[in-house]
Amino acid sequence: MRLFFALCLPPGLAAQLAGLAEVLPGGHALGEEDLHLTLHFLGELDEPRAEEAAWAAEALQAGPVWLRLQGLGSYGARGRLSLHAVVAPEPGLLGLQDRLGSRLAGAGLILPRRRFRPHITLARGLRGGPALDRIVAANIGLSPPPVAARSFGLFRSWLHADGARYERLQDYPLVLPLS
Ligand code: 3AM
Repeated sequence: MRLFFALCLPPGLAAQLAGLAEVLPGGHALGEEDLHLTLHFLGELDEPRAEEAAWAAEALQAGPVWLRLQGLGSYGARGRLSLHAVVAPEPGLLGLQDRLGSRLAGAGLILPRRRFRPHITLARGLRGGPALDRIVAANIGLSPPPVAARSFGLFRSWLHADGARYERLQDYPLVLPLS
């Protein structure tokens, strides 16, 4: 199973973001229900390892984290770019990602050493060019009021020719008082 942990977006934020990438030519815009903020990518795990990962997350006690957007960005090689919303590295968000990573490492899981750059991918496989540049430029000031993410999930990623589909296997509410 190809697995990852990600924050679930409040519905209002997901709805606001989902429409942004729809107008871009080529590529695959993620649907509202697929938008997420990846905390840790686990890669391919067999069922026992997946259960260990799920247990490690279960034991984490944390509260909601603030999501504050800071415009849009694009990433990748020309011809297969992705468009994402940039999310401010707020202490609560960084802390949650770090604590979850420590628990997963403590459970013996090996995580990619990629630096955590909080973002919400909106579309993948884009050709790039003026339409993409225009959307990024038009949203340079995108900065809606921060919203609280109140849960994260363990997701399974199904790879298809027309883009990945995600299945939420577990939900972990972030219920401690907001910090
Ligand atoms: O949806 P985003 O962009 O946040 O980029 C992949 C995606 O993140 C990331 O895991 C999420 C679910 O697929 N991902 C895929 N392969 C990865 C890898 N080898 C990876 N992250 C780190 N290392």
